[in-house]
Amino acid sequence: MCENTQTTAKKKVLSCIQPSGMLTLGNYLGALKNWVYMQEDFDCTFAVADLHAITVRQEPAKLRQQIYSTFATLLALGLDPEKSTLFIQSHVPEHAALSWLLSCYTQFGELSRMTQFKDKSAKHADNINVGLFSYPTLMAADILLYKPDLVPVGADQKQHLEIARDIAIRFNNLYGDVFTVPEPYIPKTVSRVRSLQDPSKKMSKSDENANSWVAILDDKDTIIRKFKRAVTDSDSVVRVGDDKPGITNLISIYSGVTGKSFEEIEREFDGKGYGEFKLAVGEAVADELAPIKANYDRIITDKKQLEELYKKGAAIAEKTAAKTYFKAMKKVGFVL
Ligand code: AQP
Repeated sequence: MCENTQTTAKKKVLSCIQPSGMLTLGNYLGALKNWVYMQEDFDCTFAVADLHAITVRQEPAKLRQQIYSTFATLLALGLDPEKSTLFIQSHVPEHAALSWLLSCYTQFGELSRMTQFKDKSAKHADNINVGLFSYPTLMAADILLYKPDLVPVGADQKQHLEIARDIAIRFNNLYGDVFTVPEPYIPKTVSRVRSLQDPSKKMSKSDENANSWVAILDDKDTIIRKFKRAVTDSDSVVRVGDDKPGITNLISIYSGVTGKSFEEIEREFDGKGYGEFKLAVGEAVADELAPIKANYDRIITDKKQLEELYKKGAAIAEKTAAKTYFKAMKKVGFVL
């Protein structure tokens, strides 16, 4: 798929991220940290899923900046365009085109069952648009165009991969072997980083309360301040428990950053209060993110280089995407 140093024996992996806000510690621990490792073992394609971001209303200037920023953050994390294909989804028109085709092979009932649609339509009751509803067919197109063997999935994306697989199987049953049916890849990551202000919710970049998330690009003082303000409980014991969702979340974050087990962390903070623990978590997170921010500050200033890289990535991606799209259209009966 990529014209780079990969060998063809490597399995193909596809993953995308939405530029719907500043990338968070949740995106980092739940997905991006692992992308950096994956590029060593797999033939990876990574996209900035900008088309998905407009299912929720975005300010044009802000969206443009977020797309640049997300692409630059992927580079800052250490994703290497020589090893992986990195591109911006809207630069490869086959995503939107295949999404239309697939929507005609997707049932209304299937999409109605998607929990993300239910959640997001409750959150944006004034803008329950068709794109929000048909989001999984665009995601199916994102995946199926590149014939990946594996798609990394967090707990919240499992349903969407399942529907992509169902659509692929349905299409293949009608027209022959057009799409590869991808398998889920469950990486060893923190499965869900929760909001620092409301641990019953996941940490989300579109959360309006900036204290609920830590951005990958936040500076050290901001990170420490956000952890100091994190919601805990009236107890003062650093231990994991269903009755302690705030502290459990912080332990899980600390574990994700330091590699220490929950038991080790409980021992380390035995007899110490929440204040000391929160500071330690803040410092560990800030230290982990600091080099990424330093890389980012350098990369984002060179717009010309960024443009070169995303254009090159899109050209590589489109070669594969166009082939798959052409085949699917031909099978359906279009004149090409
Ligand atoms: N809180 C989280 N914990 C663990 N993993 C997370 N991911 C997102 N939030 C967490 C993982 O990041 C990858 C990319 O996500 P995305 O940006 O494409 O969409 P999302 O899951 O909808 O992320 P957000 O931050 O919650 O975005 P908004 O607020 O726009 O909806 C995925 O692998 C996801 O699992």
